[in-house]
Amino acid sequence: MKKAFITGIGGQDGSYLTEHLLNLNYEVWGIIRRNSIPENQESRINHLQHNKNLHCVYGDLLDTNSIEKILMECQPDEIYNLAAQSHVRISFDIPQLTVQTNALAVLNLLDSYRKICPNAKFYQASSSEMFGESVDKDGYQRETTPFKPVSPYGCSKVFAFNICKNYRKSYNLPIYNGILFNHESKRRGSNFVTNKIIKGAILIKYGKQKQLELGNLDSYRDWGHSKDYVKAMHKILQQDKELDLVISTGDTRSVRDLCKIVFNKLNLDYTKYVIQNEKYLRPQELPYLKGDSQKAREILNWEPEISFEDMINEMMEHWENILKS
Ligand code: NAP
Ligand code: F7E
Repeated sequence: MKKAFITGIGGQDGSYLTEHLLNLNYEVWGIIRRNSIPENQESRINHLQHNKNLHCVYGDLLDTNSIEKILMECQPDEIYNLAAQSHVRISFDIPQLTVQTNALAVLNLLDSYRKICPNAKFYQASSSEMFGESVDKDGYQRETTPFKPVSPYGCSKVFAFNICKNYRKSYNLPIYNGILFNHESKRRGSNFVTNKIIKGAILIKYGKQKQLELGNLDSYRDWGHSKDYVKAMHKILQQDKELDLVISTGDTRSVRDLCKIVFNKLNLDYTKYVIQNEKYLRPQELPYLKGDSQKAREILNWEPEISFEDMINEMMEHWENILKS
């Protein structure tokens, strides 16, 4: 039985990855941060707690002792570093914590891993936000596109990406980067734009909210489904040779398109309800993302299975059910 250690196990991706690995008969270990409301701390994986192959312990990426203790106890075959301060706009409000968590803590984790279980394969959750304002001439971002990050979050992820490559080469460690474009689901935090628009539109439809306040409607994103993307993470770690791969759908839509699609499904005209609030604008915006995942599709034999349409329907159904119950 293979053992996996996941940081960020209680997040959107951590929860789907845990389900996927348990289904593949892995023993899964993860760290959970203490929350003053205990129900909140494991809410996305509560339904898995009965599984005898799941072990959640208190820990924090910023607390090296807790990390080393669990690595020694678990002795994993695979490490997935998914923990992060993952909200880009909020990274402008708390840049220091963002860098400590997403960059420095990754360096510390790599050092602990190198000391304790260097034979384990290590996956780093890298991000399309690293590309920033960089786009190839054909309108795509790919593995060779230079990084020009435009947020503290993007900068922190570039450091983590580079230090992973540095440790891979310097110490001959099996370290892999997945450069994932935006991916969503009903488990996505409701302050990310997809879930915010869907939740807001449904509250408006049912008369519980009058308007929806958003920031920039004219940025473009390549949105896939988290369930598909965690499968890619696992496939990446099954490769013999360490590598860094872009995972994306190759389709891009604007935030405005998304508003139109969601409100139309509810027979509403988004222009009557969506207003701009400066509070949701970013000091610097990443205007356009469209990923070329050709390399991953060839090497991993991976491709997204859940369509954009099905993903939006699933998320809408989720909020409708919450509202009805
Ligand atoms: P998420 O839902 O925000 O989950 C992040 C997880 O990290 C949460 O469980 C959080 O714990 C945990 N965490 C934060 N700080 C921590 C710390 N100091 N110690 C331990 N755990 C900590 O993010 P996600 O969407 O699942 O994304 C997973 C990873 O992929 C992140 O690294 C993100 O930056 C990266 N990524 C995401 C996307 C995307 O579109 N989703 C795209 C590219 C890359 P709490 O629940 O206690 O806050
Ligand atoms: O914003 C615009 C906003 O916060 C998408 C993270 O998972 O993907 C995610 O980062 C777009 C941006 O995601 C609002 O300005 C407009 O252009 O949903 P988001 P993100 O910033 O792309 C990358 C790949 C990651 O790695 C990150 O971890 O939507 N937008 N109005 C808004 N965004 C938010 N959140 N809220 C608004 O009101």
